[in-house]
Amino acid sequence: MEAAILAASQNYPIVPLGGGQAYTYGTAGFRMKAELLAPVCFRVGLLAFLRSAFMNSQTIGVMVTASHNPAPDNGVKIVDPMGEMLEQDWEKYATALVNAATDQELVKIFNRIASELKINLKLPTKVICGRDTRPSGPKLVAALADALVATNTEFINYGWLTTPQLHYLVRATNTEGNPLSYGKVSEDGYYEKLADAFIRAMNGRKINGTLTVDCANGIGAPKLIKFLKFLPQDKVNFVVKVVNDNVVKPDVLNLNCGADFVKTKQRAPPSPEPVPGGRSCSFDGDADRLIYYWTDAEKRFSMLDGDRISSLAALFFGSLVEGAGLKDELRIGVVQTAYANGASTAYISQHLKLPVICTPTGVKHLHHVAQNFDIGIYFEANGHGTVLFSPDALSALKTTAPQSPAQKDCLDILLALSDLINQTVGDAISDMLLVEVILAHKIWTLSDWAMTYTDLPNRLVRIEVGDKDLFKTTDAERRLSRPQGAQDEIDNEVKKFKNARSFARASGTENACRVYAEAATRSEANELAERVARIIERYGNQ
Ligand code: G16
Repeated sequence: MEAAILAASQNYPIVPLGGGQAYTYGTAGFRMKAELLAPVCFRVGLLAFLRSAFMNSQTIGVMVTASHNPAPDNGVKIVDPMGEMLEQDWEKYATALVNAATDQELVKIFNRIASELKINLKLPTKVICGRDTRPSGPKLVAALADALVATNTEFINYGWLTTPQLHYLVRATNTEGNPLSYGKVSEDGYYEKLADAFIRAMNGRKINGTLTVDCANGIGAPKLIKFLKFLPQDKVNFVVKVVNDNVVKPDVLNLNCGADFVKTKQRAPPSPEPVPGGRSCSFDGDADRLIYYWTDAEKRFSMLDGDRISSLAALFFGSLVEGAGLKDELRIGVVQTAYANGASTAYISQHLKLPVICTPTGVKHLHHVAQNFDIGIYFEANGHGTVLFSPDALSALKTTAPQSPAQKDCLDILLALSDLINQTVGDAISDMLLVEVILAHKIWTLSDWAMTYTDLPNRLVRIEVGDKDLFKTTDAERRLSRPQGAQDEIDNEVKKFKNARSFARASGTENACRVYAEAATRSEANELAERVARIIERYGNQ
């Protein structure tokens, strides 16, 4: 195997980043300009082999995507056997392999990891892979495949997939034929599972009006169109208009459209022009984020982001669990990040009386905390999230004998939702269906939904600095521990505004820092964000 790795590796010399910088496994794997990524993908292939052997021959997933990033970027991340993000303890092995300066050093590190973790390199291993619509994808998958050939790993390339579909397939593969089976091991199996659960969860309710879905000119478009074909129109009246679905012209991916655009610019994509009063939502480039919005007759824009989805889900699950007679048995909790609007946190904790926990950015952090609840709801404000059901919750839903038709309905709907919601990772298609189910049950428009609480005005700014790695955070990213003095200056500015909060952190997916600010009025939130941005610029360019 060693010789095969050495020979194959010669085709993928790693490109030094310069300036003493190292490749890092960031918020969602390795992400950068696509031209640097083939050697990274080759080495990620070696790690996927090691992970599969370490996990006793279970199948490992590799997703090639840069999600919300611009078209010239790409990225690669590893998916663990139950469809979760790579265990964080293993990120250091990914980083060590990718940063090996020579082929010989690479093999040395590969052997060191294998011996440190006592990995049996002779075990059968299997990796499955998917990619988004970026033109750089096939070359990167070829690099991954070369590493898998060198390590005798069985490999299935599923081609175009949304990120959550790959997560689904990994879990379905590893649970096939056992009592925990997650679904059929095929893309169609994913659609069948969602379509069936959607109809059960609707329980005869009607959807009001057309939903326009902006797919960011990414993979979500062809996959959503495919999903809709699995919905029997006689059982559900779901009218969807798919827009921004151009996957032929690479440059338009995430350009002036998509969930990240809508969330950061706080406006609807300019094209197609939104129909006043119409219900719209946006996916991101790999269809794992979702944001809802509408514009009124005066073209005023209102947005329902990840915090809104999470509070809507918390409200609905709270009432279903109560209706199912399981209020004292099942613990519901919500997980957010520092970006969550303060009004959403107050609504969930004070009005819904549910516990809220704050973690650092990245679904890998939120997911694990949500697993501590029976029903763990986690969403980042950017629209990335899902709802997790514990094994105890599933068994209570299956074994509770209903005492009334209403209680039976609640139990049936909860079980249907546990199938509808992707249990592995945030999934824009599945989350969109969840929102549609809730709105249909409550007979709510988007403006009814928005009335549950009033968001504090907020602003998110992206700042390019000389060295973003100078910025280190603490307290779930709410404070900067480095560079020294920066946090004091931020605190000083925050003090000058009413009901204000602000923080800064280095992005783990882009070469930039992000600043978030909220305050009592829009102009104050804008002003505070600008002031903090200037502090970050000054410290980051020293
Ligand atoms: C990824 C992560 C998200 C995270 C986002 C932004 O999303 O999966 O959890 O919120 O990056 O992270 P950062 O602020 O560190 O750049 P996606 O949709 O790009 O995969």
